Amino acid sequence: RFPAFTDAYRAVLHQLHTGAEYTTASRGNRSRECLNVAFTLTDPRRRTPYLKARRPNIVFNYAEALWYLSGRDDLAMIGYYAPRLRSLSRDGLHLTGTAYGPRLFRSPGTDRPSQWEQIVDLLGNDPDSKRAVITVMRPDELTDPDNPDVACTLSLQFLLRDGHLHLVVGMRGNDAMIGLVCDVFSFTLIQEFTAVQLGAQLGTYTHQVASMHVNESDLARMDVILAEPALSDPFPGFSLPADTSWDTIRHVLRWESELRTNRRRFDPKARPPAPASLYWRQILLLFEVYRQIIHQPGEPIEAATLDALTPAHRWLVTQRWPTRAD
Ligand code: 5HM
Repeated sequence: RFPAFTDAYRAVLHQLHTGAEYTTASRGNRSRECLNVAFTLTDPRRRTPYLKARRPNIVFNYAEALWYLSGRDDLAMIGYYAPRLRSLSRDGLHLTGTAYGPRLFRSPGTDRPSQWEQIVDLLGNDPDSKRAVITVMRPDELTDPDNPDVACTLSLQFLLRDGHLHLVVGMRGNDAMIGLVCDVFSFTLIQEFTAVQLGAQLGTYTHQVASMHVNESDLARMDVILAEPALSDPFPGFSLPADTSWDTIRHVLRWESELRTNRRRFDPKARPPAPASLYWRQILLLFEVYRQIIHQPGEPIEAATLDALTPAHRWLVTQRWPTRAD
């Protein structure tokens, strides 16, 4: 049990560093592995590891969570934020196992409500239910032995207890360097969004992984992360506004698309139609930072944009893009 993900993350890396049980070489990747690793976060809003040597990509983290919420499986959106994901796509246009959005928030080819809609209804009618499970990996994913992209997440189970929405996520495998950081971010944000829709408080987040591993090529970096002193004054977590709805998500996604395609810029001083809440304006500001990084190559990020970021976001942007955020 840890309050913040930074602490849980260090503990997982420490376990892999001192207690790896196996060396594996599945599909050509040599890695060190611990079986059955689990942790609980008591404050799932503190979902970012503030570690210089890890340099988390906060822009990608929000983009991925929104990509899931959009129900999309296209590379056009997510490949802009993480070009490395393109290698997982067979047709160069879509992702399969990695695209959790359609599995959670759509039911393609049927007129049934999505799995997410079903669990929200279920918890509305039977709050103590033990059935509010979304299954992610599908039985047909192993049919093709050459499938390059099999879902790593097995299930998300929501439990509503004493007015608090807890989430337990089960994964068959998780890479501690990249996958773990991104997955915890997205799942805790989806948990918080779901709690808001149910009018519940945010409960705990539990992450259970059958094969927690780190690639051998990342071992040196893991040592550097483990040697890093903790921040003396850690950043707080921010609460998703209580009025966040699907309309808010759609509005933010429209902005995201216009910034990504450089059809618009986000002026931090602009009045609505940008979302009024500081929370969502911060996220659009992060997409604006990235728009400048991609579409204004070689130029520093504008001072007015950087100055409008919260201290936590500014710290993350400066760590990630030091040459652009001078
Ligand atoms: O051979 P395998 O299908 O397990 O390779 C995929 C690997 O991607 C996983 O073992 C895990 O290391 C990583 N991964 C992750 O950590 C992949 C996804 C995509 O579903 C994820 N987290 N969300």
